[in-house]
Amino acid sequence: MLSDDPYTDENLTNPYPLFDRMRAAGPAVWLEKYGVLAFAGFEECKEILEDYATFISSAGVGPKNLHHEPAWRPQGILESDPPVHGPMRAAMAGVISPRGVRSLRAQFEVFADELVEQLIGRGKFDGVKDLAELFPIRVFGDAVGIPREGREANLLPHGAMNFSAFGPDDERSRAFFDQGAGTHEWVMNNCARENLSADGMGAQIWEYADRGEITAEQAALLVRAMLSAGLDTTVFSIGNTLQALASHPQEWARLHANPRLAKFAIDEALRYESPFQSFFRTVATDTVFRDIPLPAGSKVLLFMGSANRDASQWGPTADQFMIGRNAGGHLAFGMGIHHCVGQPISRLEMDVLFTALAKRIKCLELVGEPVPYLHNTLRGWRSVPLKIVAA
Ligand code: OVM
Repeated sequence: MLSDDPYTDENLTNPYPLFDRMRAAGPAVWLEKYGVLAFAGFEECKEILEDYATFISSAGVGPKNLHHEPAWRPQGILESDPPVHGPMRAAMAGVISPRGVRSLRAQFEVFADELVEQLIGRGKFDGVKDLAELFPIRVFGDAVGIPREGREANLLPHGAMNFSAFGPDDERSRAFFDQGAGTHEWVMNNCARENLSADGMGAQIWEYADRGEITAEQAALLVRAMLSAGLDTTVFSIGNTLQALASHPQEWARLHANPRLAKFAIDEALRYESPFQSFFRTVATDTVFRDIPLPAGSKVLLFMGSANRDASQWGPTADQFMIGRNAGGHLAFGMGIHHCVGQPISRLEMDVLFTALAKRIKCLELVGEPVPYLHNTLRGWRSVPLKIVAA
């Protein structure tokens, strides 16, 4: 039993000491303040995520039980179980397959090269505003096929609001809901077939509805999933990777010497500072897990951000950022049937960007204190002041 609150400013700023205590306490801890059982170990989180029949998603992946309380918006792919989940997942995986996104690489590269040259010209810039936000807003928005106008004003606050529903309903979460007012309408409007460009991933989702593989309502919800889950997460991932690399100059030097390491640096950054820290599952039927009786209908809280620092999985260097390690198998994209279906495009964006940076930039340095972005579910930076020197 712990009286600690993982959602205070202090614990969100640096969650790792509390995560260490949670993992040391046993396979699970009861968080008194929230009346919920939390899992912080790698093996526990992984097993729970893989067992989608016992630990279901259709009752929501936040603290509210959506079988008993209304959701703030219609439930989509994330908040579904088999057999409803299958056809939606197939459509999404079909559109965002590694093959499906391969043709996007060339246009991503053009914009990445342009952006990197422009930033080299400036020398100093904000890694979040000028890079981590700018790049995905342009290339991902174009790939889905939504208008350029209004993207940053709507998609970023919408994502922050959406992800707030996966944590406690507190002042912080309510502030993100206030800031997100109106953005949901903008997003849903752009999920409609007539507002999507003819050649984008959104339009490709609608083709699954034409073929009768999903309903029209599901098609709109899948485009919504692209827009609500696909942007903030990649923005935070890029920001976290920049911050980690800038504060580990030797790791940057290794990446610059061998830009093919970009993929490994990205996975290590996802492990080291996981952009998506935690969410919930709901126990479907009375069960016993690690000798703990779990009653049907109860919620369990999984801290993937802690699992990704678990020394029993990652060894004594779990808390160090080392791009040479094999970080594969981390839980930053989840695990099991709900594991991030957008991974191929998010990885493509990051690979293109960090390859371009690694090739052109000899020195990446922090020139001020990064400002953390405090959010109940997401982990990232509001600002990362950087200086770059071209090779
Ligand atoms: C949605 C949605 C789908 C998947 C994930 C997500 C992580 C949201 O239906 O909007 O947030």
